[in-house]
Amino acid sequence: MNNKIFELRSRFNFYRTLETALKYNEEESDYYTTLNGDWNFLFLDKIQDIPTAFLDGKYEEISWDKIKVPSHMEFEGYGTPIYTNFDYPFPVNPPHVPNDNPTGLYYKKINYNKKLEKQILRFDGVESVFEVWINKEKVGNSQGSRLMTEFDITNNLYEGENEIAIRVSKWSKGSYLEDQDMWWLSGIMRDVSILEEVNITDVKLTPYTEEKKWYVRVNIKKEKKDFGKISVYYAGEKLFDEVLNSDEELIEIPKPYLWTDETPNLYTFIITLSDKIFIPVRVGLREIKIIDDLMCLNEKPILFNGVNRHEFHPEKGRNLSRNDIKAELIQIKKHHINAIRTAHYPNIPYFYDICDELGLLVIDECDIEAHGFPEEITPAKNSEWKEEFVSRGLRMVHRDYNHPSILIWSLGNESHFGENFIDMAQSIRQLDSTRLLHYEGDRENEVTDMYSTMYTSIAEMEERASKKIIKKPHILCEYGHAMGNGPGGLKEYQELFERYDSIQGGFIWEWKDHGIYEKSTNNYKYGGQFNESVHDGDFVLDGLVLPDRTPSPGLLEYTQIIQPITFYFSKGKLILKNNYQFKTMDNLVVAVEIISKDGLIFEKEYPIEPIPPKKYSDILYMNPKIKEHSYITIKLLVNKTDRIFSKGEVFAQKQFPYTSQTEELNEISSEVINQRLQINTTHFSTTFNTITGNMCSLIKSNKELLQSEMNLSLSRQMISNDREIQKIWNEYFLNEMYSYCKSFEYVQNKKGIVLFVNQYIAPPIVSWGIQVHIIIWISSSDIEYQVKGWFDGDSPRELPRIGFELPLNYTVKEIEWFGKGPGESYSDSQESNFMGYHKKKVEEWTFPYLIPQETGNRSHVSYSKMILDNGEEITMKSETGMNINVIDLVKEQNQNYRHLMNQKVKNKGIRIDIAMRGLGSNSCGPLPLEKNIVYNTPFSAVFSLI
Ligand code: IPT
Repeated sequence: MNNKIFELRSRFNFYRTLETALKYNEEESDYYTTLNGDWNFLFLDKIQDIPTAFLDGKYEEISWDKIKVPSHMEFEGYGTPIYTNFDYPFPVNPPHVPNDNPTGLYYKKINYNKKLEKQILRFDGVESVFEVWINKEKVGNSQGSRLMTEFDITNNLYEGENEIAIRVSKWSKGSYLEDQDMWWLSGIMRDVSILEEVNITDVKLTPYTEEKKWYVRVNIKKEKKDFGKISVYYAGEKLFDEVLNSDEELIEIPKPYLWTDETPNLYTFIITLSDKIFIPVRVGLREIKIIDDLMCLNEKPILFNGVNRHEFHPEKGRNLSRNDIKAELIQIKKHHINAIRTAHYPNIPYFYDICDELGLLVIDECDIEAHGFPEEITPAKNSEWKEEFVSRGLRMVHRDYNHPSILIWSLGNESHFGENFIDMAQSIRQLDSTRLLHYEGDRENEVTDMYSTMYTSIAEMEERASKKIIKKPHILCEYGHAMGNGPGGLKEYQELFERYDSIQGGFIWEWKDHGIYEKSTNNYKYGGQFNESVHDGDFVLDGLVLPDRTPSPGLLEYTQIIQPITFYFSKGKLILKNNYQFKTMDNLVVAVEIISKDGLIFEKEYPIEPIPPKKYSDILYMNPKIKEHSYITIKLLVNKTDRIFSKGEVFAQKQFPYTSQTEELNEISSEVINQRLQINTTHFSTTFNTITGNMCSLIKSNKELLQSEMNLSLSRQMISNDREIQKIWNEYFLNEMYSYCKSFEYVQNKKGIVLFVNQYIAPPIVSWGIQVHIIIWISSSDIEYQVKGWFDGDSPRELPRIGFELPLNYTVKEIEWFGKGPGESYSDSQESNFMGYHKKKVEEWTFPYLIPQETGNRSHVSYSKMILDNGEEITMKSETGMNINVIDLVKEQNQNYRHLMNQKVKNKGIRIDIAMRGLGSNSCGPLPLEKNIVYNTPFSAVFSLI
């Protein structure tokens, strides 16, 4: 067989002028001839029906139909689509396929004038197998539906008139590896072209960085030793030229502009071989690397807010135009999605150009899925398939390696695991070691750089992450199944990603519903509606957008959750945080609306200063005095049209219940002394220890109220019913927690200061702890705590309590509160206490159990005033309700635990608790009911102090 498949190489183009090369649009190149358009066509139900006239090259004897290329035959009226998720729609008898193999014969005459020394015939994708003849001579055949095939046709092509004939069949050996969850379709569904070339066979440009400098390694594969020169352009300007002396050159880029999804800065490198031969390659300076077990882009950990995307158009199938691709990717960017897994095959080449331009992080997935095989006989374990696995991997990597947007190569989808994947991974690594490898089926991470799972529950992921069961970073290559009305629960997933650095995000399944449009009924068809005998019904409709790209509520939900801005709000004060890692937010205006049941009651726009990456805005005050129950909606509107957004569009938004600041705010001041941040207001002064993150001083009327730091703690004095669980708690050293502050940032202006504190609170010896994020709003009116925390490592499953202790210099004399009372109340013992305004002397606060133990808790407290013996007061307010208590902080001799003030007390403390375990009966009976147990699950609270 005369098979002239050209060498594997990257996909690039020659141009005749510098101008067109810089435009980087192959369709404008004089050395590019498209063969897209109308072709003569003959459709056959069975491959054996191919007329001998075709095989003999007597094309004029055939009575041809017409078809347009690129297209799927099934969309042009030839044959029918079949939808299966993972069943093969034909008998599994590899490598054989049915004789009833729908086949299309394509034929075209072209007039051609050669311009350079070599002609290459390029197919970007044909489903699923094809052979080509030029001027009646067989040029070759190929398969691998979504991979590029190039034939060297220099000796086949004549000057002037030429005949090209192509046979395309739907089923092939390759179909066994193309069992993706999608429509089975066929035809020349991507571009076909003839390229004029000289004898350069490959161009590979690899960015890398060393000692803070950026370089591009230029590798050129060429028979003759004249490599020409290379010119580097950025933003339309030429930076410099360099003569290329060999097939490998290192080029340093001074003052580099790096590529990220947020800042998709692209350089254009032009290789000039003569004044009529230019090759452009676009380069993004970026590095993907594992640092401290995390996947990092330019040294910053990545969070994938991604989607799985099939190529699909309701009237064209997988044949997308450049406009379709661009519009879709702009829509994806607009919804804040930063990553795409090309589920489950390499995409149309133009897709990567746009990802490079717009900034999207790509997992490029190989065209391999053998989902319908049982594990024992999966091709992945069968050496007869080895070459096919390896060559599919190499074809993808060769074609795409110049694209900066590709950070990860994926070996395929749902094909079990075996030797063939190991060999494929090895060959890919040899060819390109600058990307990471992904394959979900490699459950033990034998060859992959990340642990990838599908649809894993939050509980299971949390278990692994908190106990650090795996070292490699975890991603969800599929989650959030968007079939019909859904997915739900995305917020909790996002919170999980934020809680654990080792979980680096995920990819929603999937972007678009693949319904096929039927004009006569104005409906979208799904599996089974083409009379397929084997099909999976509406599983093909599981996207975030309808087939025509109408966003579903699921997409709006996802967008809201992943928007790259965090809003912090407290009583008319707003702070924004830019969650981008590389890009300054500088094109936004804040539009605020306050609504009550009567409608809009306040509306105003506020300009904002640019917010650098990972930084906070200033404090914005929006403080109309509104008494009614109302909500504030804060919208960030785009100020100036850019590539993604139009002026006035909502970039991000958030709503909060609105409470206004009732008191006038006086000026505050602050200073840092000895790693302590001291804040002075007209009513009080407070100090925070920047090493522990805790409040370490609270001064009112010149008196220091705090004896030591206010701290988060978990223990309570043992009650009789805790005697069993207490043994476990003792092993965890619950009574001895140390606080370490991971970060301490603050934003301040004349009237307020807001602290952003990240703490790790852990006991000695054992390896577990609590991650705590606290936002503390301080103004002359009060100190508001917004707390979020979660457990890390091998933490105790059940806890006595979670809350704050304030060790005081003064004794609490009297307590007033609104909440359950007058007696003590615990979650499983509170029926005799009623909500109300209560007041008690401290002597009456606890119950004198004969054996000292936890007592005195008051639950559902939204307001409390602790009056101290020096006349000062500490007031706590919380809309959600907290537990409060007054405690003795002196440790009893021989007992490690703090005991309460049910007897004579020396030092006083206050407790403000987020959660308190119930009592149960376990001294001689059952534990508290599950609902009354405090588990090591994430917790949060909002309360204010003064
Ligand atoms: C998973 C497939 O990878 C994906 O292609 C799609 O079929 C999805 O399911 C369901 O819509 S595989 C599944 C066994 C988790």
